[in-house]
Amino acid sequence: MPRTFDDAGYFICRGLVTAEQTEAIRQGLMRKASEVAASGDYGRDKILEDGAKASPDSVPLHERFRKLNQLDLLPELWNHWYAGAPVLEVVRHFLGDDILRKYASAFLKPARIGGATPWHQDIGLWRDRNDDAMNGWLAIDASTQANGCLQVVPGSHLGPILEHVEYEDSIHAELPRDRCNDLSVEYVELQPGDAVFWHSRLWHYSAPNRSETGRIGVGAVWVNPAQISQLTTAKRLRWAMRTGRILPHPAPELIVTTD
Ligand SMILES: O=C(O)CCC(=O)C(=O)O
Repeated sequence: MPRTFDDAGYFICRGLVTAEQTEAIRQGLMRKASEVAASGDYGRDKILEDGAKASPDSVPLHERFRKLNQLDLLPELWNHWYAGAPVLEVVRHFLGDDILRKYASAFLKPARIGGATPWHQDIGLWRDRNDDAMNGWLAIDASTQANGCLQVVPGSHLGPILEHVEYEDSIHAELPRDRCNDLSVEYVELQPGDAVFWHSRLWHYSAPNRSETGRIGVGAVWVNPAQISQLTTAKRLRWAMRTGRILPHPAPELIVTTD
């Protein structure tokens, strides 16, 4: 019997973004990486920061970061992913004809040194209770078991939101480690341009990259106007679609303030 999003809590769309568009996004991310490298701000990624500072020339630019944020203003990323026509056709099915892009990050897992993302439910990390937000991840590189593709526990979105824990060596809060042994996982292996979408409660993880090939993916969270009242912190959202019309880069912002 075919499995639905309701059953599994995730689904994959193959070839959602074309090879040319995927490559354009990669170039945009490399541009952004040069800007961040020039600013010397490596965020919380101490391993890469130490590596980059110790021998800047020997660490290629795209290997210096675990995560790139504030990607709103990359036109390629906006037009092909956050507000790409085939992408919004998928998101619209769940959120309707008015769609706001809430979150934008690229996840980089450099060859040999890329670290794990711990088991978590996205909603367990958010202060907002956007249970029905749509979460997506676009593969820029092939993402395989060898280079640390996403792993998910199908059906885990049907359970509760668990209290996430910040351990001494956590990169961010995570599901209690004693609950994460012997999980029945599925590996989300993707080719460039494939995307995976999941429910905010779905348990997911990615392993360290011990392989010789890097792995870049771009995450996104979309909400609809009905979900704005669930925001508990001030946010800058951007309109991706209004009444069924796609808003290309530079899309208007919606600034949400909370009292
Ligand atoms: O790219 C990864 O390895 C992790 C991505 C992730 O956990 C997320 O987008 O919530």
